[in-house]
Amino acid sequence: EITPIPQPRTIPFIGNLLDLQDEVPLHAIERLLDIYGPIVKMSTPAGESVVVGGHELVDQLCDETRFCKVPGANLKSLVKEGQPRSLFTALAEADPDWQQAHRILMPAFGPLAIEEMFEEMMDIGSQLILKWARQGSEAKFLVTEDMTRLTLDTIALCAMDYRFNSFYSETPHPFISAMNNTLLSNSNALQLTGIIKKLFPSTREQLRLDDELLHKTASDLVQYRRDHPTEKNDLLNAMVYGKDPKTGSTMRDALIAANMVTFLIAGHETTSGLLSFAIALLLLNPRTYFAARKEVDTVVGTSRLTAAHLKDLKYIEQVLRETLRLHPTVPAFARGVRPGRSTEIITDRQGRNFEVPPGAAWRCLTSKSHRDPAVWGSDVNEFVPERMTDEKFAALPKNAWKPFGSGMRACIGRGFAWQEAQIVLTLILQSFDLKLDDPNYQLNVVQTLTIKPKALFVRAQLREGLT
Ligand code: MNH
Repeated sequence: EITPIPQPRTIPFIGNLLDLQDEVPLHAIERLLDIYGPIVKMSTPAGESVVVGGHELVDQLCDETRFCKVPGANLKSLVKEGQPRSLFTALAEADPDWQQAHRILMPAFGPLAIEEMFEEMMDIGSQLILKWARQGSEAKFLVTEDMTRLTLDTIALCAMDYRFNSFYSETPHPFISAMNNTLLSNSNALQLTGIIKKLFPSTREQLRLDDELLHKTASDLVQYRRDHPTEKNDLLNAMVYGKDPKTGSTMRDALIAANMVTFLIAGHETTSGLLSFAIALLLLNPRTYFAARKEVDTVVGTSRLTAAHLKDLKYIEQVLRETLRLHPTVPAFARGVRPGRSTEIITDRQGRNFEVPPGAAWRCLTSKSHRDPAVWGSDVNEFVPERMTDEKFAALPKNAWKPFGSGMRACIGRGFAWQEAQIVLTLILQSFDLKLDDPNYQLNVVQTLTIKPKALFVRAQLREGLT
């Protein structure tokens, strides 16, 4: 027996559009899941969509034999007309461009290659530490802004030996403004304010220009590398010279450029959010802050952080895992029936069966499934890094922790982001006594393509013995 998917009452022409209005669009969807259960259907002028928030349903949709990633409409603004699709925006695993890029880039994102990026990550990390140290303990820093400087500069340096030098500029690099505009317009696609704004030709023209700038910057960088070869083992060299182990072919320039844009976007917003949330959660939970700092003092002390330290920084790792549980910075991923298969059925805890028709793209909302009390217990909303020891982490139910997506199309940059976050969090704890600027700070989020903490200001006092 099949149960129809619960749906709030619709209004002619606009469907459930009013149910989806919120300064944080994600919150509107979470609210619907609170009311309607582990699955809810919505219709808007853009079409119907289904969102899943219960772990048991997410778990079934992660079954790679029956389902796969189906890029949702939200990826559309990242695709440029007439340009190849990147790893992230590729429609299917069967796409030869995806396969070629995947096979060439997997080793370039592998553990050995990432460890080789350690010094460059330290280079940019030290720029953040220097900035905070030099401005003194009276200065207050908007954490998300400095973390975005950091992650953007890191991915650009590690991926293509390019220095944005964001710490030496008050205003964002034009590339970053263009990127933010593109991302914002896309996340507002179902918000009335966003829809109305998009009706203005000036908005559309600006978006076109931004898009041009993103792709021109990327293709210029590819051309520059062709004209100025280096020995450096970065992602750009991997793409320019790497041969697909299966076919022996190399990537064409347009595909390299498309992937470069993707790395710059996917590679920085997400990690910036992770670091910002980690800092917010540590400061809001002083017990965890002191536990993390104590570990850093024990493992690293006042010596220079090395790659070898990272594996001993267990609590730091737990902090990062727990941060992405509570605030997965990419709060959803879309799944659908694998090509060639017919309608699939998934079943919720109450035994209700739901039909997944071929062609559907159902969104798994990790911001909800990561807080499923059936998996995490009654303290789901608390920040408890202790629940993320290696042992407990390995014993979690399958697909309970999914901040990096699922299956073949899961995040290729996970190891990159992880090492970067470990380094930066450790450097900060090692160097500063950190304080919230507002002792009564409440954690709220802002949403673009990803989520970040809102108005998180801190002050940083150099720790005694450090100058
Ligand atoms: Mn990343 C895919 C989250 C860091 C590059 N990433 C994904 C997906 C999630 C995700 C979720 C799956 C999306 C989907 O199913 O539609 N990524 C993250 C998070 C962080 C992150 C939470 C940091 C924290 N990602 C990075 C970094 C890079 C990167 C860093 C690059 C340097 N991510 C990608 C690429 C894909 C991806 C490329 C697409 C992989 C594929 O489909 O083959």
